[in-house]
Amino acid sequence: MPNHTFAAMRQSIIDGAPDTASSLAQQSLAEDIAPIESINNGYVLGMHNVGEQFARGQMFLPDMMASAEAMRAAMAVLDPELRRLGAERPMAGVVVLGTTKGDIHEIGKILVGTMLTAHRFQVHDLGVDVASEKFAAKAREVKADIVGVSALLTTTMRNQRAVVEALEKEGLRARVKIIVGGAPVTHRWAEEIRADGYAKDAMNAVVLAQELMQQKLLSVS
Ligand code: B1M
Repeated sequence: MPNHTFAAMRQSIIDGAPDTASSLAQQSLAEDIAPIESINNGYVLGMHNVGEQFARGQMFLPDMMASAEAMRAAMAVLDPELRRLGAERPMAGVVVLGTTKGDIHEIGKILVGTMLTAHRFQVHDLGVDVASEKFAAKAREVKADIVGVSALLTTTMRNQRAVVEALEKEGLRARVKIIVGGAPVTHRWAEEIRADGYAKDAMNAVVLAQELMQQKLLSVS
């Protein structure tokens, strides 16, 4: 796809223009462009720009919400195609996913879920503002291999620790791996809270989940 189309995708997010974001996504599918290319080279770059402008005080909350709406419009078009690519093959593992309590950022988490699904994981997405006990209860219910916890705020990162503790308390920690991510999260933080790994973006979350599944299989064989 020509670079100017990726640039238009990026701009549609900055402008908070859902219709443009959606029609560019449809156009990209018609042209056989891999959805992940459009996400990484177009839309996500727009979101980064929005975040930078917000941090500099050049954009305000309503603008950021409009950008999030545009991102959702693009994802609504691309997500089914990503899922279709994943659904055609056998399952790689069961993942429970959510954004921590107190945090309503969902776009990165949705992207992680979509990419995991596209790579044959069965994903149970609990949504946003999820209490730690709910992660643990769902992990037990669906016999999860992995619990993935997203946090976008420095104030809600600490709730990732609460999820680790909830799984420990429920006696699930030995058989459930925990991965954490989100803009303020680091490897060091993951180690500090005794998670099994940190991924900086959706593709790395897939690689990490695949590695952890290998470890799980080796530990039972
Ligand atoms: Co908010 N917000 N926001 N926001 N927002 C940030 C996070 C912020 C960095 C903006 C800024 O100041 N530059 C800042 C946080 C500062 C901090 O804590 N250090 C911030 C703030 C302050 C706030 C409010 C407090 C604003 C206010 O009310 N005054 C408020 C908090 C609300 C709450 O949660 N309680 C708020 C609200 C919102 C909106 C509702 C308007 C909207 C979210 C809408 C929605 O999700 N439906 C929003 C948005 C859009 C953003 C920014 C601009 C973009 C986030 C995003 O979607 N990025 C963001 C700035 C930024 O991050 N640059 C910002 C695109 C997405 C693809 O990336 O989410 O990072 P990201 O996900 C990546 C990776 O992080 C990783 O993979 C993803 C894909 O590659 N990843 C994982 C994420 N989860 C993972 C899990 C994994 C592995 C990897 O494993 C489980």
